[in-house]
Amino acid sequence: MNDEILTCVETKPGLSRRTFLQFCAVMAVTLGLPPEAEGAIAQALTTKHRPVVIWLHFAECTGCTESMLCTEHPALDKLILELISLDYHETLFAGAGRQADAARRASMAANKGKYVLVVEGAIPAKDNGIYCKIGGRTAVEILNECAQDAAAVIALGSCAVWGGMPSTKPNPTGCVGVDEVWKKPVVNIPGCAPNPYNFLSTVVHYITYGKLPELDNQGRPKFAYARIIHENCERRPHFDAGRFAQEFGDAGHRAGWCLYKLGCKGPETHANCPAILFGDVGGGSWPVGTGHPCIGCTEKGIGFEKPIFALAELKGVTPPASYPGIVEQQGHGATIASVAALAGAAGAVIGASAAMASNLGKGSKPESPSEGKE
Ligand code: FSX
Ligand code: SF4
Ligand code: F3S
Repeated sequence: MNDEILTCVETKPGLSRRTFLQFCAVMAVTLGLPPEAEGAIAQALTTKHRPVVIWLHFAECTGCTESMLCTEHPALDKLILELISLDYHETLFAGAGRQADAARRASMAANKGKYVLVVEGAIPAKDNGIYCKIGGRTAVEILNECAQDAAAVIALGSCAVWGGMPSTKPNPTGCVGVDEVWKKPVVNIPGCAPNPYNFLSTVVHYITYGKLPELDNQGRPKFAYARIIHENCERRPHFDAGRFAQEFGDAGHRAGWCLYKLGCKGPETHANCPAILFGDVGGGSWPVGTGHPCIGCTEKGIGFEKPIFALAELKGVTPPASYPGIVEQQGHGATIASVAALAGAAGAVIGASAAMASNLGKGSKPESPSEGKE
């Protein structure tokens, strides 16, 4: 990083140099960019204009905002003041009613075509949207009005992306995702709650490179949603070795074994939860890390739809034939399939998993293991 950038960082009010550089590093890592990107991010954040953000709330629990409030690198007050210009946010605004509405309109007019619209919550679209009104106008009307002149529309959280929890059957208000109402490109950042770093990284990418990160065919940033949970899960070595918790609280569960048989949807859910974690409190701070099966909260058709107890579909991480038989007697020596897997083309990956498994096993043996017992 050159002297000019460091000088900018030094003179940037509100954030310590250490905190700021730490944040840039976290952003670069989350985006999957090489280390040099940290400098480009620092330069952009210290020299470019802060993007104006208009943030709407519809049918939801406000957990997405809560999740943002828990960010530590930097804390949200610094984020608001230093990285973005948050011109409208109903939960955090001091103003209310007509005063807040006037501020939103004024900001949208002054930043026509340049502001970023963030939408949190599903859109109740049934019966012309009459089930969700703010200031006498439906969510559908407000969304269309605000999206019209936005430079980018970001649907934050599974509610905004595909309807999420409010859209569960029988869905009496007809909740849908933003892109079913606003039929133009939308950046989708699912999760209930979504990981705040996936949102921040998307904004930082936009500031640094002047464009949004690469998206998949569902509008999700690839840096965050290209992989399934199961690929990066710390319990994966136990899956590969056929060691499963059979019920909550049993010896295998307490020993940190795989939660597949408790209904973990990690094998069919796209997200980077095990890689970037939640809450800035260190290792293990994600659902599976705390012992709860992934419910597939990021994935349409899985989260809030598939029962917790239902087994996940195993999507091709390694050829299905290479998995140990998970409904057979296990844990008494390697199965033919697992030996084949160890010797197979995926040897490097599986080998690494096996090495991790042997480490995980140390000091965490269950009192009375019942490996694979039905
Ligand atoms: Fe939904 Fe966000 Fe879940 Fe809650 O607002 S994604 S219910 S965490 O809050 O929209
Ligand atoms: Fe982890 Fe769940 Fe996969 Fe088991 S099934 S390895 S707990 S993601
Ligand atoms: Fe959601 Fe599963 Fe991650 S429940 S938070 S996608 S581990």
